[in-house]
Amino acid sequence: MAQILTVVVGVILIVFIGWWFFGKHSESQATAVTTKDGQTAKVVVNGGFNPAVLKIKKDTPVKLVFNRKDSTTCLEKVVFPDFGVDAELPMNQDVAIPIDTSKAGEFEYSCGMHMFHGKIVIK
Ligand SMILES: [Cu+2]
Repeated sequence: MAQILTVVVGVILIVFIGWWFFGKHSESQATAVTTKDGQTAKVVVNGGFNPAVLKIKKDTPVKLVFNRKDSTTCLEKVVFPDFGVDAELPMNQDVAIPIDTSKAGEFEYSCGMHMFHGKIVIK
């Protein structure tokens, strides 16, 4: 009886781990809002970047507005290696970061230690 139980628990664990690693997890996505002088998008920094994926129109100036709600020092910076951006994020303050939209592509960004990641998709 105990053996059967062990096998059942083992199978459940394996299925769960498989789902965890290979299942399709939905990522929060958003599209930048068009304004009269370009585009803008808000990113809330709280246990990571939200939305994690931002869609941006190519060749239209964009400002990404980060607001940090998380007091962990890990998230006090945001780094866009492809754009040479390394910005401090003070608590509860909007920090506008202009991003060059002349090149299409997918660009990753992260916190200062590469622990939390986000992505912008320009097209
Ligand atoms: Cu970090």
